[in-house]
Amino acid sequence: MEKTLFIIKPDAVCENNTAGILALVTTAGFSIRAIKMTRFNWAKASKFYAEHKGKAFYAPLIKFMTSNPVIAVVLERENAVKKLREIVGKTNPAEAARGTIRKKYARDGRHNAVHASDSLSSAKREIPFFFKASEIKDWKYIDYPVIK
Ligand code: 3AN
Repeated sequence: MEKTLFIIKPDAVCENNTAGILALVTTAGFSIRAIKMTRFNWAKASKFYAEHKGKAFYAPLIKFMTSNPVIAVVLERENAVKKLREIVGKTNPAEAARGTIRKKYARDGRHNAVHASDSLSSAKREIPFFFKASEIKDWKYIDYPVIK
């Protein structure tokens, strides 16, 4: 089993597409191991996207990602990184395959609905931006005693 980081970006959160996106992901066999609505500040977004520093789209990307809340999700399944990238689709929705999340929900190459880690090493770097190890659980349903 592999874990990867998924982010529902501000455009999709504000357009109320969260449930539709999560339905596509869970239907594709992913389990949600952790989830939270939060907001990037400028410093955290700059660090998260540091590999793109110097590119023309970097500053507008940081502005967009800090503009409104995001929903960060740790997803798990076999071959999670590769499989999630497949169902997310290409960066530009005009080039994304039919049936992909970005084809359905992205507006354009910047406002493209979701982020998915591009490698296992990226996933390991990115997950701690949002979650402590203790927040990532593999819950199995049992009748836990009531907490009073
Ligand atoms: P992906 O998210 O498909 O892996 P990256 O890592 O190349 O794409 O780019 C990170 C983010 O930067 C994208 N999700 C998108 O929001 C933005 N971005 C990438 N390329 C462009 C572009 N040509 N114009 C505007 N924004 C872009």
